[in-house]
Amino acid sequence: MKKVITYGTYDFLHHGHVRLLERAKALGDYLVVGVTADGFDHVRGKINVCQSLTERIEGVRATGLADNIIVEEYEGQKIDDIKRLEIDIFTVGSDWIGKFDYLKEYCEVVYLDRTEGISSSEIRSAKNPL
Ligand code: C2G
Repeated sequence: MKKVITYGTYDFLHHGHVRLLERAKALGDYLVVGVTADGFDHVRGKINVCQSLTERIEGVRATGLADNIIVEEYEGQKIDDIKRLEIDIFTVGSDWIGKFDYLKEYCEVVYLDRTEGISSSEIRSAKNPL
């Protein structure tokens, strides 16, 4: 069984996220999705996330694409998860090209094309126009 893992914040889950998850799932037989904890988003400079961790997890769960949902809480966790869950493929959108090449030591790394024209930032500013 081929196990795939991907990570994200998934704030106001949109079709760009869903397309990413669909293609991630299609890379293997079992998809693990890591949703970033609020504290971890702060650490990595993402300070404008609107939805709670519970709401963001619920969004991912509702897609029906994740076989397992975990929470990403600290820098370096990806390596721990890949080893612990015996992951074959790590995948993420092409906005991250090159950034996760260091994981090639532990599994295959695949960058999937990002969906143009949609982002959580755009949705956030549409909801809060000022
Ligand atoms: N994505 C996409 N197309 C978009 C928007 C996002 O394909 N229009 C992808 C991103 O490339 C990522 C996933 O959807 O693979 C989740 O995106 P975000 O919620 O923005 O999460 P991100 O900040 O990219 O976190 O450890 C966290 C990960 O490194 C990715």
